[in-house]
Amino acid sequence: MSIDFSGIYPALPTPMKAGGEINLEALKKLVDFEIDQGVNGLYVGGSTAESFLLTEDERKKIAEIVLNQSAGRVKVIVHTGCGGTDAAVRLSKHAKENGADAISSVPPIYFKYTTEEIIAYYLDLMELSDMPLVVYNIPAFTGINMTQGPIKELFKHPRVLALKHTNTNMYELERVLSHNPSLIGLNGYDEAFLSGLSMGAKGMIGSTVNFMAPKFIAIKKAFESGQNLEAFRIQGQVNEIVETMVEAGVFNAVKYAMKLQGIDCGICRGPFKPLTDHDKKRVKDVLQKNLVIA
Ligand code: MN9
Repeated sequence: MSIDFSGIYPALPTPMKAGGEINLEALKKLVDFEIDQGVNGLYVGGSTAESFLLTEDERKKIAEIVLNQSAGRVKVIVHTGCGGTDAAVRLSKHAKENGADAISSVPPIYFKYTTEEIIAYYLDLMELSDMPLVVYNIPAFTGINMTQGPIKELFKHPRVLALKHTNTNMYELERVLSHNPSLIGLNGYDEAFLSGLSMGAKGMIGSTVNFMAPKFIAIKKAFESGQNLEAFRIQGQVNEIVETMVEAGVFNAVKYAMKLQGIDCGICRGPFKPLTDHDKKRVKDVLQKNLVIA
């Protein structure tokens, strides 16, 4: 039976010690914390994990720890995207060997590849690792929009099971899902989760899920039971939090929010700037106001 990839996934941060070394004990604790919050799966090694600031060995180690610690309790999607094919294939094969449920990737970045080259990259990842794929579309970071133009043909490939739609263009999400009925849409911007649901998404992958999964679970539940005003009310709370965090620097703000939840994730690698004391206070206040922390 094929796996149902719908649901709520935190995009896990990478806990780090003061010197920058990965904090493996905190990572294990994070996995348990997320599963206890009721998430449906874990997204490993994505943007929130600072994947493009990690070495290949670090990315492999993180995937191993998460897969081992979660031990089949929830689905695990490992982001294996890299600047080029070879490293991404190595990470994808490694994800397969260690029991991941799917791989995921942004398109190859930095060089301006042709549509043909980008599609070949994805085909290599899927075929050489023998894994299903979640396409990670995040045009604001990559400069490539996977839901526009001929590149959309990729969604017809039988191994492409989901789209992580980190874009606020909901029309494109709805069209791609409508043209590919078996494709699962997973919303990427937490602040637009309800809009994504209303245009066909069946779940989400997000950074702020890490410390407030119950809010996203509640939005989905309210939406699915036709309580749209309730869903909108909770989305409003989420957005007040997201707004503050984005202003402070979202990845460091997520790490700080996890610290307030009892898991010390440290700070992000440079050039990300740590939160100022003023920003920490703002983040803490908005989390308290919206009942995420006591
Ligand atoms: O993985 C995240 N995307 C990025 C998803 O950070 C690029 C989101 O969860 C955002 O952090 C969040 C704030 O904009 O929606």
